[in-house]
Amino acid sequence: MPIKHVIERLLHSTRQSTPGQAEFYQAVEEVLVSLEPLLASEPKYLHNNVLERLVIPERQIIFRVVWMDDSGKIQTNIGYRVQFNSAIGPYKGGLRFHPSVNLGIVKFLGFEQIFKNSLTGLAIGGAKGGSNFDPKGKSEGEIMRFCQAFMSELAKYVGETKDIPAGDIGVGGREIGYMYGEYKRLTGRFDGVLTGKGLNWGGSLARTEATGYGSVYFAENILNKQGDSLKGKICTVSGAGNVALYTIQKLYEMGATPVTCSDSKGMLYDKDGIDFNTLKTIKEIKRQELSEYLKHYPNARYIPVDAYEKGTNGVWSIPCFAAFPSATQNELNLRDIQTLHHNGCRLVNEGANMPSTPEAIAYMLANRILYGPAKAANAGGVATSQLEMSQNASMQKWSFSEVDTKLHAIMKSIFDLAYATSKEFNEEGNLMLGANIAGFRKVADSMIDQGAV
Ligand code: NDP
Ligand code: 2IT
Repeated sequence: MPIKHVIERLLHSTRQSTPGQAEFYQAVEEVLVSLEPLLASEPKYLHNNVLERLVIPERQIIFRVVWMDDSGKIQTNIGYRVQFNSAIGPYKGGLRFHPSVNLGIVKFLGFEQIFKNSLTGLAIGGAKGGSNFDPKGKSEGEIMRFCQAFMSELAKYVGETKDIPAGDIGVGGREIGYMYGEYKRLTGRFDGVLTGKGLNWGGSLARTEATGYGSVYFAENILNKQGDSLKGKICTVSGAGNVALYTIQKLYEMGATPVTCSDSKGMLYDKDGIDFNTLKTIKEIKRQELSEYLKHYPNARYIPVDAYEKGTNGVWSIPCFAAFPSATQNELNLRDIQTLHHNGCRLVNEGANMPSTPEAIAYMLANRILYGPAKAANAGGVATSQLEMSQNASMQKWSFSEVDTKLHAIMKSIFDLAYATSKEFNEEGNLMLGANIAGFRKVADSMIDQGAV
């Protein structure tokens, strides 16, 4: 049967057997289509039914989370952990707390994580989890009780050599702390079961910064290959959370000027550059509204979401040389990329997971816009999580610059691998194809080595 038909049949059966998971199908389709040239040259993957096995998680855990709010009312949420693939190492991937979380979203994130983790060159399998819990507007006590209730069930399924969760949207150092405390209370173990821990109790220096820093290192690798760099360039960034913040900081260090950031309510545009320390204080420390920034920089503009042109993301209407989507999935669509292109944008580098729609990606590839795909570009976070695991396992503590130097080298090796693989399959520079094939190959070969499991 022609390979195209094999892929179509698998996509069809995936839709039939797991209905209502649009984001998951989107992630699967992108990977499977990218694999066509590899599958054509290496029949072993089809002979061993690797694709059919790969799209089914090894295990999906769905559980009830019950907690009490400040008024004494009992609240319920749904908790998830999808342990997708352990061919190359223990399950590893973040936890997302956001009202939009459902099984399809956790599965898309877990599926992407398999290939991302493989690309890092480290021994970590793919997983993701989270809850439809909305941290916004909750008190400190409510956040703590929710995290404890969530961990009281999750603790049964995780372990330092089995499954090691970390943060994602809505889960940062505070939430990891509350979950770690509960894990310790339940198990009596002080071990490396979570990453993104506090620096006093097993965390790694530079983990907080790693995803944003790694994303900028990746972008610089792409540009260097073209004989260019970020120095002196105007950049746009979406999001105002962990990834966006440290992307902004590192862009300044590379000599670029990041002029935007955003959250779910609106965006900031400061043509002189977003001030990192002010933004950090507003979002990371005080957890305030973005518009608060105007009190410090009255010349900046705040644009609320309902003032964006319909069907577009306001951030991408600002002219830039490079765009760093760093908020959430499908936040950059065909119209956005057309606007960016029209305004002279040369590079889109994905800090978030799957931020560009398939139509936007197709447009970038067709119009030779440089494209750093999420699996590769944002892998610095999970890679540094693995460095945290290494330090925990060997009872060491590395300096900031030791960790940052390793992160820098890992991002370069991911770029080199994705680039070399794109060249091998006659699509030089198509890093989506290169990252998907290179990430897949290591996992698939390991699955074959390990037999029918
Ligand atoms: P945070 O929770 O720290 O920040 C998320 C930011 O994105 C916030 O500004 C939030 O705004 C905004 N946002 C979230 N959802 C939406 C939405 N539906 N519409 C508009 N804005 C939204 O998360 P992170 O920075 O950690 O994560 C950002 C992205 O990066 C995600 O795609 C995540 O999967 C990915 N990622 C994260 C890694 C990490 O180490 N943390 C590693 C690799 C990838 P608001 O506060 O108003 O909701
Ligand atoms: O999407 C991701 O790579 C993360 N949220 C980080 C995962 C991790 O285990 O550090």
